[in-house]
Amino acid sequence: MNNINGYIILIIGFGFLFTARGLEQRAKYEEMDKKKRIRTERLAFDLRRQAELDLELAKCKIRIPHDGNSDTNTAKVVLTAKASDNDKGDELSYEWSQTSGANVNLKPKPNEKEVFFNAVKGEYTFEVIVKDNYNDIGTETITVKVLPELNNSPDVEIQCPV
Ligand SMILES: [Ca+2]
Ligand SMILES: [Ca+2]
Repeated sequence: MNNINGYIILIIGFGFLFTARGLEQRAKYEEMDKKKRIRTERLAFDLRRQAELDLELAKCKIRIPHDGNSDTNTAKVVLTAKASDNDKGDELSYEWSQTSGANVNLKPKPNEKEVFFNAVKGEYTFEVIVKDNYNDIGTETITVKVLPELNNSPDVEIQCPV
């Protein structure tokens, strides 16, 4: 009888041991999964952040010049397309178009190699399509970020009467 009780206690003991081991193992795996998930999320966040930084760095930044007049708030932005074609004798034509930002007029005409516009603070994106004699094209885009005019406040001090 004592032997049987002993066996039963032993079996229950082993049962507890295995269950505890199993639970411990499961908790360990769950912890590993959690860490892996956090690492993956952090990596995805870093990649997104880096992509945003790259986009920001790729923007062409122009500051509205200080001209001593708070009523004027535009900058002249000149866009020049640099294109070449390896086929000797091919002539290139240009076509600029705006793809985002407050609408601006490209002067003198959107089909010039170089165009300009007057811009207030904001972001503007343009595309240029360059075509050769065979109607084959090359395209490029640019985002221009126009930054506000800077102004320093006056410095002042009052002198003590002598
Ligand atoms: Ca001004
Ligand atoms: Ca060509």
